[in-house]
Amino acid sequence: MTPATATAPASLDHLSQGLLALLHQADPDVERILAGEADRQASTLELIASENHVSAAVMHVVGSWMTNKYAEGYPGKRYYGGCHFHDQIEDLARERAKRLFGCRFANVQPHCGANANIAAFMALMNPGDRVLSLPIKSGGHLSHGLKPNFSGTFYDIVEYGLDPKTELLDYDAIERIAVESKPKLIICGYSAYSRVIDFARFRAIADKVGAFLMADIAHIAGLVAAGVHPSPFPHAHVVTTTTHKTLRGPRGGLILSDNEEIATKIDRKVFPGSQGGPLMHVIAGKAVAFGEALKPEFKVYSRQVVANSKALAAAMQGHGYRLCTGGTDNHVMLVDLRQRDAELTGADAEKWLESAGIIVNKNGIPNDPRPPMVTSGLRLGTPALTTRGLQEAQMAQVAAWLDRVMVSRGEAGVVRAVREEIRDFCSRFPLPH
Ligand code: DSN
Repeated sequence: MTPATATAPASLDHLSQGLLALLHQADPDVERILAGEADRQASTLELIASENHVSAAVMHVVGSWMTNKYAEGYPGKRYYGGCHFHDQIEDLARERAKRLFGCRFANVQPHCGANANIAAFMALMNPGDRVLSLPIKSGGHLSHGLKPNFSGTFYDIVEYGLDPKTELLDYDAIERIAVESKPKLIICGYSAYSRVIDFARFRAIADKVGAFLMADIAHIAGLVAAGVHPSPFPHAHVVTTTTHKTLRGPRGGLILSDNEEIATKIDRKVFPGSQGGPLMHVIAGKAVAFGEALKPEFKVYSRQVVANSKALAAAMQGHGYRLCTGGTDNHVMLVDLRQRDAELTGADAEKWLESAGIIVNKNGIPNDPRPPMVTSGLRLGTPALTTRGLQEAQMAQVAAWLDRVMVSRGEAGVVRAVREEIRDFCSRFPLPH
């Protein structure tokens, strides 16, 4: 564990250094915590598939003047004065989002992915209407119908699963369930699915039963924007996403569509339907991130994310781990730990690996016999490693560290040695800020 007293890494950009100098005077308690977090990020390997390291420009824009303003409403139709520049930044973010995903309408105000899904549900359905989705235990998301979530509380959820043998989406089975259950909305797009999604097939199923199709591309948005994963357009009626995973923007949500009637409803359901004042500083960060994602370098980055993912998957298999679905087509893989060591749990592995400087999350595998806080699996992803410049050649080393720590069952000497090796390794791949 990185102690809270750690000093900030030497490689910080000058604005970050200035921030810590400011805090040194203004609030040393916060300075100590932030310096510790900067050091943690700089000196550990981030393999959580839903996390990334934003550019210095994105990070500092989010900490800018745009945080000081109420701007309820939309550009040109605000409930507050003084929104001239806020209109400009929101219009810029919307235009860039539309160019990035090749669609006609974008709402950049959702505070997060779950909020984007709330607004989309409200725009497409009435409470009590039926939704067909993949449950979280099979790789779906809590906002797709988990009972304690708004989705499972206010809507009638019917589930589809994965093929028990291949762990792949079984489109024929999904079609059968859709025909039987006649949902108002079908959701595709997942938190732990490592294969390509056939959006056209989903739309054909939706059309057959008269349902809307919503694609939640929170995980794969960057890959879609870069053309590395097929686009949900023109198939989905609504596309929701976060902006901070493979898309490498600030934490936030985004809703896209091609249909004017649906887009108008979505705008109303975001504000005033489910949110108040938009986070204009985050919208400014989204504009910067979308601008970065429109550049050719982002395609190179996204291709490398997938190449690294395939290389890491192969290296893990080489160490004797089973990967769900047998591998990956995208940025994420689900590792079933039991083939390597029947006693190994995701919870233990997560804890030992963090001590060694490798950040992962435990994750249930399909039909996992262990409970969600224990699990038999790890979800690994390569977006953050790729941002810091790692390539296929380094994935074998990353897999070797993962295996060494897990096989040792977190033995203190091994953990200490790996921690030092990783700290040294990370100093050769500095973060962008
Ligand atoms: N918590 C996110 C993830 O890790 O996939 C989804 O919201």
